Amino acid sequence: MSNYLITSALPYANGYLHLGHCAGAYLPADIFVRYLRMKGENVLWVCGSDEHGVAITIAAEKEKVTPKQIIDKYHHANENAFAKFGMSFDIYSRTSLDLHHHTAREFFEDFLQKGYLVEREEEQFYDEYAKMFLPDRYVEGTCPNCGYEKARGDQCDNCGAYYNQLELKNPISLVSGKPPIAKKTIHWYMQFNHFQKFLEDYIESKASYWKENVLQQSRSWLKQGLSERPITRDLNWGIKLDGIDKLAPEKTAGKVLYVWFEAVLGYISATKHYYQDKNPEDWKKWWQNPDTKYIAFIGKDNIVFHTLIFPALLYAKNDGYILPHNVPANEFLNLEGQKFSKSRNWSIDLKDFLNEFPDYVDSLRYTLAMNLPETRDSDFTWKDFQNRNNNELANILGNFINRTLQFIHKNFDGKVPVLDEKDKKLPEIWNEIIHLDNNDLNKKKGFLNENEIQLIDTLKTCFFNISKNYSNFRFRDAITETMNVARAANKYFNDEEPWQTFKNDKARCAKSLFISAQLIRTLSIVFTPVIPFTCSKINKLIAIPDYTGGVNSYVPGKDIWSTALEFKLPEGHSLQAPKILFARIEDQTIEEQIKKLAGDSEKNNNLITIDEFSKIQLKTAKIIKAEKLPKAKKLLKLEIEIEGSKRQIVAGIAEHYSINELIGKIIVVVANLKPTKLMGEISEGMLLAANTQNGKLALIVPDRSDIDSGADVR
Ligand code: B3M
Ligand code: ZN
Repeated sequence: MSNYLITSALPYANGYLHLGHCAGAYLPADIFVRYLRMKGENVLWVCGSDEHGVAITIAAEKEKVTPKQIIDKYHHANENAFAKFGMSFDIYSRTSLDLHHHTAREFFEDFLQKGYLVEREEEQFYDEYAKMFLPDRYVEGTCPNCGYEKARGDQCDNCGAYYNQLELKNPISLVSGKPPIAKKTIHWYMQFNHFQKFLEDYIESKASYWKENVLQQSRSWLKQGLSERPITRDLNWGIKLDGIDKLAPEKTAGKVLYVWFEAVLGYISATKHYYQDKNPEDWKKWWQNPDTKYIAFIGKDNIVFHTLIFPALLYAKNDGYILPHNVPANEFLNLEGQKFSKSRNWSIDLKDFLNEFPDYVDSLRYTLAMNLPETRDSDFTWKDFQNRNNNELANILGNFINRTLQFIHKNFDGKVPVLDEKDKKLPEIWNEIIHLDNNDLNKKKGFLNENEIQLIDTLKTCFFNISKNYSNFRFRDAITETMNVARAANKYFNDEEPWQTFKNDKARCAKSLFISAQLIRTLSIVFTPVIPFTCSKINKLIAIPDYTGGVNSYVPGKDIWSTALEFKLPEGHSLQAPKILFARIEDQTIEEQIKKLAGDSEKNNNLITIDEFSKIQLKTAKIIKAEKLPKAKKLLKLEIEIEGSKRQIVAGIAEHYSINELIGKIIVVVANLKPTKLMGEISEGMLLAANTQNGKLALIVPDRSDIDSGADVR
């Protein structure tokens, strides 16, 4: 029995979880945890809400409530949705707990004492009206690199450049809408450079078994060289530094720990939380025990925080903390071919799915599991969800269980058939064979008929592959092999043709149904990690103890997994009549969902009201002058005239019209566009042009020659 400590990234409690989140760090972890529990390993899985940082304060402002109200709302909503989705966390904690504040401050104080933290005074934007320093996401301005006017505090969405917020041109505070000033502020910088060598060795020690993308990102950071990073922020929401020994109160006022510094420590706090009312010191049995295998499930955007930053903190603390054994980061899940996006309404929230399809939780788990973004981005589509439910879960797995139970109820009084005298040794021999390697197996095969030999070979191969793939974090493959077990069961049933043998060879019929009944148990065990709710129903149908790797029933040391292929149901054991396990999903249901998705996103993004449209002033204008811009080969500077007044616009038509063609033309422009600068030239409007299919532009011009400049266009 090994000790497995499992963590899943702590989701921000700033919004509802969507299916993309589920496929990243939660469902894979639950599948793995249930697999380990079925094997009787010693497992602890901790998670919780990440409740600090700008992600929370921004959500609070948007919803016009306090940060505390935000975290309470979403913590409970997400915890609830996770539970219904079958996430079997041992604890779902939260970083706003005192317990966590205490842990994080303990690390901070320790690093201060050890000299890993250096105090520095630097300038940062300060909003004098709101009386606060501005985190990067609270400032907007012109990109110092490309001139884009809505660049964020630390990064430009247009050209992708990173910079220090003080480099932003014409900065505006998003809090007051006014320009901020630069003001000095103190922060504590963690000297990550101390850990460069240690981390290089750590990462290379994982080279043979970590995922390629995880290694790559970690190495590329190390290659650039780790430098010091500030681990505090000026914010009034988070873990405060007041009262920390040796720090003057005037220095710590208004400071909190940087959310990433403390959030990773949240895993430790969550473990402490779990043991709080048990043996409070027992968290150490996991975190400070060299025999623990620690696996951190995350999405790809969190890699270096888990492979470099967190290990550096654990190492620096020097209390015998273990480091991640593996960090199986997933790529992203898309939705119908596009990125999930809450703002564009291109999303399916977990809670909404659960409300609309309460009976299809396992079908969702299965569909997502078959599409896990393990090695590249993957896609969830409603059509695939329908196919997986109807054609795989219902037609293969459900069908086998259904036909077996039905046959037994019709012909064997609802009981596991009694074997003929000559077959009495079957269970004993079978249970021996399935644990033998192939050579020894061949010697024993004489007792089995051809279909049984084929069955046992397939079962052994599948079972071996399932376990191997789980251990290598290849869950899609593991689950594909799991469905192959159900395929093999159906094939066996078909090949045995019990509806024939019932008429002419009762002993054989009894044997094949005896075996089929055992296979239901096999299926329930191997499917448990991915569809635990259904397996719980199956266990009831075949009247065996309900053990699905959930928190409540789990007993460390009890290995059910390795008995999966054994024959355990005795002759005469009563079975229940079949019930539908996977109801079919009709085309109409799926079409509605697809329509809804498209409709929702359109409603939000593409449709505007008449009022909104009427704000746009479209007018005809006459081109008076046109001139090339020296540095931009696509742009022309135009002088236009609208109702006698002249203005300048810069337009990207240089490659489509010659200057001569343009002079005197009547075109259509947006006349009330805020002036903006393009390549250093002021542009006071925008002309309208249509895109042709081959990439050409055609100016929109009036269809009559008696239209002059200044006419309203509606
Ligand atoms: N809350 C970021 C995220 O949700 C962050 C993860 C913390 S893991 C300690 O992507
Ligand atoms: Zn830029």
